[in-house]
Amino acid sequence: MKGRVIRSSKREFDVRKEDGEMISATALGNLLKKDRNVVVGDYVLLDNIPETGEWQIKDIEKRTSEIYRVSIREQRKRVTAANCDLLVILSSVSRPAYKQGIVDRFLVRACQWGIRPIVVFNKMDEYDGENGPDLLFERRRLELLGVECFEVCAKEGEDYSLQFLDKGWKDLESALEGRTAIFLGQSGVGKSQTISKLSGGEVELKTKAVGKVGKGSHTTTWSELVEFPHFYLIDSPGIRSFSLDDIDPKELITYFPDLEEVGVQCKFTDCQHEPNSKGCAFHNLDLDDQGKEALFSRLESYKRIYSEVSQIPVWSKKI
Ligand SMILES: Nc1nc2c(ncn2[C@@H]2O[C@H](COP(=O)(O)OP(=O)(O)OP(=O)(O)O)[C@@H](O)[C@H]2O)c(=O)[nH]1
Ligand SMILES: [Mg+2]
Ligand SMILES: [Zn+2]
Repeated sequence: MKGRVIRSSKREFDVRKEDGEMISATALGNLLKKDRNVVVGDYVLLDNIPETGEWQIKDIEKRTSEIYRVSIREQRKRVTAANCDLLVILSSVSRPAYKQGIVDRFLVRACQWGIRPIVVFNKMDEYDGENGPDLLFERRRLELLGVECFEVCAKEGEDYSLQFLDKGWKDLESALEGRTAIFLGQSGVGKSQTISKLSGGEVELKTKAVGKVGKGSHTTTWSELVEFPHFYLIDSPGIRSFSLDDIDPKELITYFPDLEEVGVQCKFTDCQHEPNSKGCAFHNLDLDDQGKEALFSRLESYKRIYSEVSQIPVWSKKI
């Protein structure tokens, strides 16, 4: 009998069996090891123990993707979810403030994990055209990377119409159709609220109290797979996930394929891509002002992350 892991704790797992029944199961000892453990989203093989009637997970099916970080201290991959095929980067256009840099960090993860990303601008009901982010520019910047953007308001009862983009709530619902999507984003951007609204209020996730947004503590503390009739969603705790300090600086550029493509055309392999760098391809591209601004914002994100990840000795990052 097969099933999918919906919730996990150290030794106990809630599993939805193929026949629709939800059961509680334990796992064989060799599936609880540090380097191979059962996580939410896993498809598993189950055994029913005749004497006790208990269910046991006896094997994990090959995963199509993994959400992981590398634990440098323990020299291993720490997987927290499996088999996701969409990464929803949720951001707020009011409080907490929208940050390009954070979106770029999640795009690095999407590339590393091999999962298609989309970006959702939430809290559009509080959008302030003068002080808020330039959404048209941001959409162009992201679409140049092949990333679709959506504009929504997850606040309950709010019937919100599109202001800037041509994709809203209904389009987001269609994008989720048939997928297992993981929601990532800063604490307080509305991940739990969005999932709850998508369920028409049926799924109640703990959301942050109004007024405490952007304080850095997080409300959602553990990942679980939320089942919908046509898709699965994983809520995740915010904040903890942005640090990229487990990434090898030498590999970082491969997670910026847009920059890598241009960088190979620079005259010198150690080009710093500064305005005065000789033969730099970035400064000789034929782009309009917005296109240039978009590309250089990516370069800025890359440089910032590079200087962060290169503080940690490379040798300690290999697993
Ligand atoms: N005005 C407005 N408020 C929203 C919207 N979406 C969410 N909120 C509020 O923003 C706060 C944070 O929402 P949460 O869903 O808890 O945020 P989260 O991303 O799950 O946060 P963590 O679990 O800490 O990572 C709550 O008070 C929500 O009611 C929105 O579209 N508009
Ligand atoms: Mg939450
Ligand atoms: Zn260059």
